[in-house]
Amino acid sequence: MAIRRLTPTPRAVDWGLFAAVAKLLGTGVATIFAGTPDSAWIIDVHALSGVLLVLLLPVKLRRVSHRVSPSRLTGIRVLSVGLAVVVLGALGTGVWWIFGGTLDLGPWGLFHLHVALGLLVPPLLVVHLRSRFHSPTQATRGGRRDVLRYAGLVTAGALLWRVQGPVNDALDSAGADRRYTGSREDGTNNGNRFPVTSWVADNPEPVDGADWSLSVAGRVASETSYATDELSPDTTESAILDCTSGWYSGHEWQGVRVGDLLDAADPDDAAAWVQFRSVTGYRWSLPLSEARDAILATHVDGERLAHGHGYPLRLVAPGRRGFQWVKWVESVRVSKRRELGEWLAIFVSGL
Ligand SMILES: Nc1nc2c(c(=O)[nH]1)N[C@H]1C(S)=C(S)[C@@H](COP(=O)(O)O)O[C@H]1N2
Ligand SMILES: [Mo]
Repeated sequence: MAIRRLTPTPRAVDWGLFAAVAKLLGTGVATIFAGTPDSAWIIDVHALSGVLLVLLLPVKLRRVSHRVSPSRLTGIRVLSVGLAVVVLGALGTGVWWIFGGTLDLGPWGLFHLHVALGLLVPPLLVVHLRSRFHSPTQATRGGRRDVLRYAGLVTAGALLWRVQGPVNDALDSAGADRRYTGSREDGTNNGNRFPVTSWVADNPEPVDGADWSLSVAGRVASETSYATDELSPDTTESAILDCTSGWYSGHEWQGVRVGDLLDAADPDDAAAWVQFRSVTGYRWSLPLSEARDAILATHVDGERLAHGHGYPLRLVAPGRRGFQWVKWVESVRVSKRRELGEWLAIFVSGL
């Protein structure tokens, strides 16, 4: 009975679910760029919206379950059931991840499955809504009470989220040492022994150091080129590589400071961006001032970079997510504007 009184009206449940999914999508996508602790709130909102879904979904499913009997299945209802399954899957994989779950799907794992299921929800939801949508103007009774009930729900959700940490610690599960990004630790301070990851399909032949050189070009007074043995590491920086597929690894990176390379090349007054380009065509740009503080690493924890980690040279961009740490760099290019094509290049290079 108490539960009944605390339950928002069907309309409020539906709108609540919609709001939760919208927030989950927005914050889920935003985590791709969350590389510094001040963006931790994005992941918190993501988790909190997930908890809200955990609370609202059973109410919704109980309400509509009687419509699903084999004799009454229309195409639309089959789609709605599919949506329910995908939402439960996205939610289940997310919760499982938080509590340290793993899954071996060849090159992919639990986190990938979570992202894939999560991205399936919005298109299915759009179709579902188009067939089921009722205007919110009819029958909006109980508005004030709904607001109160919602306040209760959000409080309950926040409490659930708060106890998750202690529960994880008590279970001593792998989910206990998540970073604020949601990533779990792997191979920290252990040289080349951390995961090798390609964003999509980059998988080049090992680079022959004798054949390779680094060029520094674009909007500079003197374009320069460096052979492998001309790039001896003279700086060390400790930084965390945090991949959007759900792991992070902290290391001491040795290499050359990009600022030193730029000083030698002397950028002109219009220079604003620095692009790092891989032998595979994969490339990414950083604003000039940030690029100065980045490192092109030849070593990790004192070991020569292995091929999988970008030998002979990889970008170390502290505070940026892993996909921006370009591997197998052969070109540093200074420009006035950022190249928009790099957004495409990170998806299609290597295909
Ligand atoms: N050229 C190139 N650089 C790349 C990638 C890639 O696919 N191609 N993947 C990026 C991604 S998504 C991550 S998380 C890191 C992973 O670095 P690692 O393989 O050394 O762990 O490299 C980044 N640099
Ligand atoms: Mo990544």
